[in-house]
Amino acid sequence: MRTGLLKHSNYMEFLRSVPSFKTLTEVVLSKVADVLEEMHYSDGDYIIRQGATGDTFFIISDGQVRVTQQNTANEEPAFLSTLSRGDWFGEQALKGEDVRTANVTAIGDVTCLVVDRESFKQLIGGLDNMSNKMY
Ligand code: 6J7
Ligand code: CA
Repeated sequence: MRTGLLKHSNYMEFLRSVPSFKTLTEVVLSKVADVLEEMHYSDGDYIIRQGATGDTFFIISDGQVRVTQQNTANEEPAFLSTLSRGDWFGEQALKGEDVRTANVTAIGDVTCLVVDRESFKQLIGGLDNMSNKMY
């Protein structure tokens, strides 16, 4: 689906405000705005499930998410962090192994801008803080 002009300019304004995207050019940000899909989640929804395969990268445009990780079977997933507007996640499964390494769930209503693997690779994945991100 072609992104409408108004939506495109709103996405651009938001993408420019994402600290990690500071070094991306307007041309690249415009391409990201073209390909992203806006996704909506409700409280408790799993956005990512640890152990599932994944092909998508997420930028939070509204709301908060909780990141948890199950280290050993039988145990409750351990809390890792909370992320909010302007934060991103899901890059781990897009480099090498495509298995999700943690759970990400919605805290209240959440809107994410979602980028597919190929676009991520071409437009975003080269950023130092993406390719080198270690937890
Ligand atoms: Br945010 C975040 N913090 C962590 C962390 O401490 N460990 C791991 N493994 N992942 C973390 N994450 C994000 C990261 O972007 O959670 C995502 C789960 O899917 C992960 O990428 P993913 O493995 O594709
Ligand atoms: Ca895959």
